Amino acid sequence: MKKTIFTWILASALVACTSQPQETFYEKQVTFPADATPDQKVEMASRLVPTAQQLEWQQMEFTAFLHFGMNTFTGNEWGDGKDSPELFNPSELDCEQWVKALKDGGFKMALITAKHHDGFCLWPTATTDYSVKNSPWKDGKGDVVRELRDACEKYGMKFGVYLSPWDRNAECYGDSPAYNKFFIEQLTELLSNYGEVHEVWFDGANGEGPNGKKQIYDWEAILKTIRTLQPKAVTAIMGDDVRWVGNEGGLGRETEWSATALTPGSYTHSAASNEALGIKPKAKDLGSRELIAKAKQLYWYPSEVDVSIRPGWFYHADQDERVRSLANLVNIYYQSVGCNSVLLLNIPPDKRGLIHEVDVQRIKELSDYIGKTFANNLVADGEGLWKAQIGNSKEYEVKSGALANTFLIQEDITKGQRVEDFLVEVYSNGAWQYAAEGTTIGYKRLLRFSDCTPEKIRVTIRGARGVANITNVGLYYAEPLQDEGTKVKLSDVSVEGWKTVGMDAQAAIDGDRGTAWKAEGLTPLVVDMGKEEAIAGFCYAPVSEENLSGTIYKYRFSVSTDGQNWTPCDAHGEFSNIMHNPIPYYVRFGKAYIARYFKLEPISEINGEAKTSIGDIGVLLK
Ligand code: FUL
Repeated sequence: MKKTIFTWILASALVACTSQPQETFYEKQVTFPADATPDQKVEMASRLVPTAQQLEWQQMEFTAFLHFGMNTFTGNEWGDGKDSPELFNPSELDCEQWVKALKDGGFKMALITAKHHDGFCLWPTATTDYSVKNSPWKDGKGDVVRELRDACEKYGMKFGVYLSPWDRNAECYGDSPAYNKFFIEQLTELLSNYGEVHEVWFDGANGEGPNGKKQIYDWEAILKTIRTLQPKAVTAIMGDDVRWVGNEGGLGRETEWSATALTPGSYTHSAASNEALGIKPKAKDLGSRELIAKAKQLYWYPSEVDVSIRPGWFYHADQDERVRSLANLVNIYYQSVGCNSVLLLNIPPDKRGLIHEVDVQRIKELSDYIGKTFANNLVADGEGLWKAQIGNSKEYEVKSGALANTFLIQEDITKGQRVEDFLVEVYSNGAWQYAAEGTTIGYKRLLRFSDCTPEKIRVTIRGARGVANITNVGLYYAEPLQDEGTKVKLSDVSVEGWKTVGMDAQAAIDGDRGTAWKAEGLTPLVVDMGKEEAIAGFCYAPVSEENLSGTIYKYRFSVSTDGQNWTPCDAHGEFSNIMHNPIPYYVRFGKAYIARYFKLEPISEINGEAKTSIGDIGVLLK
């Protein structure tokens, strides 16, 4: 704190005494003096900059997540830590195939789930028996982390690890000092034995619920371990270098500040400070002037958009038809990389231990499309520093007769993120016309507009925190893409004639996820299908609105032929990651049950509330 005040006084002094003022920058964090005015705070915010590793991370733009582990073999999204290591047995695991596909797909880093919430370790750790060393794969002599590391080395790909803090297998989980020691040992193995690690990802997810085990993490010691063993790595999500964008749907913010008031969750004062400001990682506004006026500190804490190429994070064969389309992925690219974020796209290897052919082809299509779109900048003199004051405009000549529909602009973030409002106009037929406008820019901002053939474009900086440092302006043409938009089927059996028993909950069984049924309490839903069916599974679609209140987390599902005698079905009993990824969950029993009635009983709600909501429910025949 003292040091910051001193730097601030020094900075002001430098500005006052020299004719060519030297700017002082605050790396990663700035604490405001108690008497700083809102304007002084904004001015200081404009000089908050990334660390060298944060900058290097941001410049990668495009990184790949690899969810692989026990869930790949059980079909779950979250394992409970009780599945036998015997189940882990990829038949053709080939990490070189993964890395080659990622390289062809334009990715700069591969980040693997070395341990997911089930606690199963993909490397032969000394800390637990729950790892590859007790699996049949390579007779227990294999090491997925090593194979991936070697492949990354061979093909020049950066390497990162995801290590889930939540561990449903470790007996010591919840005995805080013992688990912290265990976790740090795991981290130490990963960060000592596998060469350079560029990103360490600590998931914030923890589904233990109100009566579950409570682990108090020693984040200070955990982050210190990383700084000591891998000083060049960024730490993500529960780490303090990279911030979760706030959803798993690939949606970045229109206004995305890297200089934010959000205190990283791993800092002791984070809860108090974020509560005082009324913000959380999902909040819409993390860096406005209004927020800065109330904040005591700001952090360079840039956004990462993590999203899966498939509905789930892990590979499930029944999702082979539901791999995101090229148009959908391109939209995600614009909403992540094009909105001042890094994209972390998950491409989960399958049971063979290979990236599935459909996914390989899709990421290649994406990379080709992006490569082609941005290969030809239609403005000749877009690169170079433009120091723009508020109200300044700059015109750029456009290649004659060229069709354009995409605008790119970048700020030099090593001097801070400053632009708050800008306008783009195109000149054709003797007049200037509106093309697009935006708020923040940051490392990169992409805007799309209708096809046009301008002679010139004009950029106007309408709002900024001091002088903006624009380093790059581009104009491009992106081929239009048609998104077939796969219609999601929620039930194999027609819902016509279905009735709910004992209550009117028609909205839950009308085949339309858009209409929801909501009830107070953890209320079971009983459905009479009117005739017997051989049910092999069911589908639960949560409400398709922002407010997920009532969404079921743990449940029981049972069937009946007479509506009186019920048989519980063999189901996982948990819509594992539904809170962060509220997609329809397809549950398969592995066998068929003859039933005319079915019952879904909520056991817990995602936030522990006594409420139930269902967007829609359907049954599966295979
Ligand atoms: C979530 C986890 O619970 C998911 O399983 C997945 O790993 C995703 C990236 O983060 O919070």
